[in-house]
Amino acid sequence: MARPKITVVGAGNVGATVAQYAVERELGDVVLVDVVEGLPQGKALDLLQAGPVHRYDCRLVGSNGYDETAGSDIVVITAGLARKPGMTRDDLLFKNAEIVASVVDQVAPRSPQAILILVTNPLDAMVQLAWRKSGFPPERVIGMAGVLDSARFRTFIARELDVSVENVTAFVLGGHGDTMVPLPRYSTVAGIPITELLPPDRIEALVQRTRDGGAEIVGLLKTGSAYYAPGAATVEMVEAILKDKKKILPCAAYLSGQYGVRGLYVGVPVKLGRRGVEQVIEIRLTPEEQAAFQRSAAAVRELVDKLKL
Ligand code: TXD
Repeated sequence: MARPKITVVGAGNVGATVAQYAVERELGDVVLVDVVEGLPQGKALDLLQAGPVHRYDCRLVGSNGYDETAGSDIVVITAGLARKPGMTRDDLLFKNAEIVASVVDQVAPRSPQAILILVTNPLDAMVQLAWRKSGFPPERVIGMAGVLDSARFRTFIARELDVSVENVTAFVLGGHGDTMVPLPRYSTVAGIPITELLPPDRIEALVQRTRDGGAEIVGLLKTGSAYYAPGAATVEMVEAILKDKKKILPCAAYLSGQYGVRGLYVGVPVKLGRRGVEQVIEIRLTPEEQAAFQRSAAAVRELVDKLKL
């Protein structure tokens, strides 16, 4: 059996980190693509040369074109502009829509069986666009945001309670952005809901920090946005798919009536396996949570409407 082939479009901070974590876990061979001449080639060669030391045996190539991507199992799309301080995710909408559309036009015909994982912001709208442009079935076009948002929430919960991050699980629903909906009731420490462990005001503070998690890092870095945790979150999805793990992860997935939403990509728990999104998991929400989810979906719908999708 041939090794899995993973294409990563956009060899910037997130793309290069995805490539690095993917080969370090020996998930497959990697093709890095970028418009900047020499950048994907240079990073691919550099990562290839780390192989003997880190003991991974993967092929990596970089390219400014798409022929090398043919027959990919997974295509991760990170191409686009990153947020600058003070810039909202939505400011990026039109520029990144143009970039993502051109990328999908190139990759979809060359890898007609691939699963697309979108990373470019504004995430939920970019997934919807990629789904439309590719003509792929919705279960093979997925967005990465919830895994990152929940990793941030887990980090803050673990620090607050001074426990191992390994004991903490957390769920975040909704769009990636200011309207995301962290669910404390379903966030646990060794199985105990955090609502049993922390007073409401502390939970609210952690929720708010999670919601602002991306902006906090943009504010510190000044010249770019987060990439280690986004890279790790993306690779968790790649691994769940390639190893057919049937892992439940929060992802931007196409809803066809679940949670009362139809025809829209929004962040929900899904089962990820070799066929992509194998199931959308519906969990019971309180009326307040359902209302927050609806607000989040409405914010995504607004962007999608702006793009006339
Ligand atoms: O949770 C999430 N989904 C996110 C999203 C978490 C972190 C970052 N998020 C978004 O991913 C971010 O707002 C951006 O829209 C993307 C990529 O972020 P990154 O930090 O990697 O940005 P870089 O370092 O600027 O890299 C982008 C690369 C850069 O090398 C460009 O030359 C390239 O994209 N680029 C292209 N490559 C191929 N084809 C085209 N057309 C193209 N245009 C730009």
